[in-house]
Amino acid sequence: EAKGTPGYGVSAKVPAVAYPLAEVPAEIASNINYHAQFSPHFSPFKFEPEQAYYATADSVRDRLVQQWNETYRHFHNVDPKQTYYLSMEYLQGRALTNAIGNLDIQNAYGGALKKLGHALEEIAEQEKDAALGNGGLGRLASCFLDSMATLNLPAWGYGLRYKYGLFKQQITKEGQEEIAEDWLEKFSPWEVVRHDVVYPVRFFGRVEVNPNGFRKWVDGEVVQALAYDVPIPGYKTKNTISLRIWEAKACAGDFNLFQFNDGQYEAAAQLHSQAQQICAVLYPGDATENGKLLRLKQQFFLCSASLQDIIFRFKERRLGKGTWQWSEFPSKVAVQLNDTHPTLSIPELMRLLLDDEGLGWDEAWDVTTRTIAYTNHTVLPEALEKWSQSVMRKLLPRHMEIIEEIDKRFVAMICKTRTDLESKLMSIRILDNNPQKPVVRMANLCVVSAHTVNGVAQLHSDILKSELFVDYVSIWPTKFQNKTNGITPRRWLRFCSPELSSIITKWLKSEQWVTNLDQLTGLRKFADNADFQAEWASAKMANKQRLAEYIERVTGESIDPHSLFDIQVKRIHEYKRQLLNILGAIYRYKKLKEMGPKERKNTTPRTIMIGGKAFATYTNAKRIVKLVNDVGAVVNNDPEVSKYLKVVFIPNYNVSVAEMLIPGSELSQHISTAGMEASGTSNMKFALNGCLIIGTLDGANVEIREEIQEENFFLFGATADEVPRLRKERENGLFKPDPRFEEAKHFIRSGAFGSYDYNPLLESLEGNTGYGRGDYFLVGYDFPSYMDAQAKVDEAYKDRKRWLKMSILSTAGSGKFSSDRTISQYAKEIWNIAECRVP
Ligand code: B1H
Repeated sequence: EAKGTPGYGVSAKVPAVAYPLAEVPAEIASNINYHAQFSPHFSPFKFEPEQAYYATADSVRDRLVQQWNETYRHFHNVDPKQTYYLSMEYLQGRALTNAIGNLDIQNAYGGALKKLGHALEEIAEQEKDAALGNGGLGRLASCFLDSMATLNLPAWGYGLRYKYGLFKQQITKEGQEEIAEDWLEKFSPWEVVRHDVVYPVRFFGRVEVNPNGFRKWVDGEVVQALAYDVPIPGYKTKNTISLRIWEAKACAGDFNLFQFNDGQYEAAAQLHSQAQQICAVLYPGDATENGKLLRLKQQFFLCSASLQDIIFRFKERRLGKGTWQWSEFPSKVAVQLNDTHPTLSIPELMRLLLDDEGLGWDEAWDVTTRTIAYTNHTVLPEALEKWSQSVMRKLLPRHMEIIEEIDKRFVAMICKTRTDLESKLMSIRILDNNPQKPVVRMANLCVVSAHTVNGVAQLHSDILKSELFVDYVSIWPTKFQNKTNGITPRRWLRFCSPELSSIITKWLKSEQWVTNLDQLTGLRKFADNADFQAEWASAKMANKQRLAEYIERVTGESIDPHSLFDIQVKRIHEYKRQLLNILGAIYRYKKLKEMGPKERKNTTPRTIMIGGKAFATYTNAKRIVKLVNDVGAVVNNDPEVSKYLKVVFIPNYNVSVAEMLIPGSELSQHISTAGMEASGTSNMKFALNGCLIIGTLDGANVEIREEIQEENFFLFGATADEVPRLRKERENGLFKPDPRFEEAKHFIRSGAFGSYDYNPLLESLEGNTGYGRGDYFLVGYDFPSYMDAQAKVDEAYKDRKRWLKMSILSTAGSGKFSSDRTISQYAKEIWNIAECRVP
């Protein structure tokens, strides 16, 4: 069995030495050279952009490490209450520009690289994105880390160190193809392995009951969790916090030398390869039983390693202060569950307290429930996790017992105190004991166990309270909160659009907006100012040109920077309705074809860009990707129309691509069926960059529209409270589709975009019943109001002054959507933690 030797090892014997850091470009250049020579990663005597990137990153890392160690030491000495953010996903993107920007050393490093014959921007492009996440949920976690560090909060992230993060998307004649992407292939300078931080994590086995009634989980397999730390610097502060990502390893003793020497190589290494599977890929397919088991293993691996580490640190910081009281654990530790993926933290903390620390049930339950809080990110039924009871019992027998006990006590409490809810018990208890398919409902376990449950935008939080969790609200009326999402203004404006940033700073006469985003309201008074508008327009144009060059490079398509840049980038999902967008584009194309040249000249030229990845097994999403590409191939090669309309699919959408696209966008589409997008965060990034939004009253759109004023937002579509009635009406055959909608679908069926069979996709918009059929997402219902809103966009774009004013007001009204605001609210209203600034 693996023995953990955990510890960060804060020892009085380690003196705090501050190594002098290079300050001026010449010294920095020599430091970069030093790294090129002594930590080369490549053959010597080469200093191409790739080698220069690694040497620069190593040099920047030295500075980070110094601040990082100081931060840890300071937290250790002050011993504040600390938050631990547990997430299966982080979408960090690139780190170099962000680190240099946050450390405020752009000029010094830019100058140093120039001396070495390189440009900082070009060097930064060498970095591969760290893509340990899928989409919004993972990117939110990364924005949160940036804000926690910037706000000097004692807070850390925990995640997994997947070898293959998000796949690389290639577009072929068949549509999307997924390619494995090994982000660690050539080493990551942004992580540090901690060989002294190792914990054993058990799977399978059985529960042993000893004579005095104590229960203990024994046997099975034990895998080691080894810590890798990623430094997260705050903006213009010394505080540098950690994202700790776990890697799974077998023990050396698990390698069977006897078998190996007997020629049975695979059998000899079996335990090693099993351990490796745990962190091999982010979201392995879960259609098979094996796939499900692997996902559950991953989740438990994150929870168990992180909680052992958290408990270790709690004890470590009390060493020397005598013994500790478990009752004070919740005043030192806050654990935030990023959706239900880390729910097993609840039974794992219970198990550690009951079986390892010897607490009684009531005491352990009190500690656990005062420690853990849960964020819900979706109401989509298929995304609400349910784990088979038999899989859970096999993999985690002791945890299944604990979950059963929590469920039993919850049921008893309801029967005793809330007889009015007894008829609801079947749906609100944790276990669903349906004999066909008994499951554990993870969201229910979270709501019952967490002290606070929050949604991620006001509308979403309201829906949680009035629908998904309505019965729990009557039991625990104060448990439910809203925390509207936010984004970091550093990555999403200051660093990705230096042009616009410097204009903002110039006109506000201060750069404080970078950490106090509400100050952007100061731009409102310049919205009509001709000089300001001219500067604004030229910054946007520079960003559009940069984007056009990028598009040409990756797709071969040349686009006109004077056309309206209209962008929809996000994961491909039917509820996000990329289909509505492309059907609108198809209708626009058909009308342009029917016009004479004169009439065409009066239209607003548009470049519609759509990008995003489809989950590998999500057939309809992949058909949508194919359709966008097919439409582009026809429209862009149509000599009559392509001056007025282009449709471009942007391949392999990721964080660094977003940093290029968003600053160059003028209109962005956030057009989900109302009530289905919990929040959305790219809507905030686009608005912050002066991009106008066409959207539904869904997720955070509602609040963005409030902040930037309704006349600056192109609204359309059914509202969330109308949706159920509209679906009913369809089922009853009462829906009459708009002729424009029928025309667009008919045009696809006529073969205008090739011979691929789009019938199955189009049929999902037709008929009248069932999920995913009968137009569950109401594309047909919203189509006419969408087209009307698009006509208003075309009109508004023709009036340059008006458009620029709207653009400026979008940025000016985006202050609320800083993740600094979101994280301050979590800190005050959920975690109860305070600033702990490194002096
Ligand atoms: C969000 C997810 C999600 N909500 C399951 N839920 C996953 C659920 O592969 N899985 O198992 C992956 C992701 N992601 C997103 O969270 C919401 O859709 C957005 O509206 C929201 O902005 C974002 C952050 O809160």
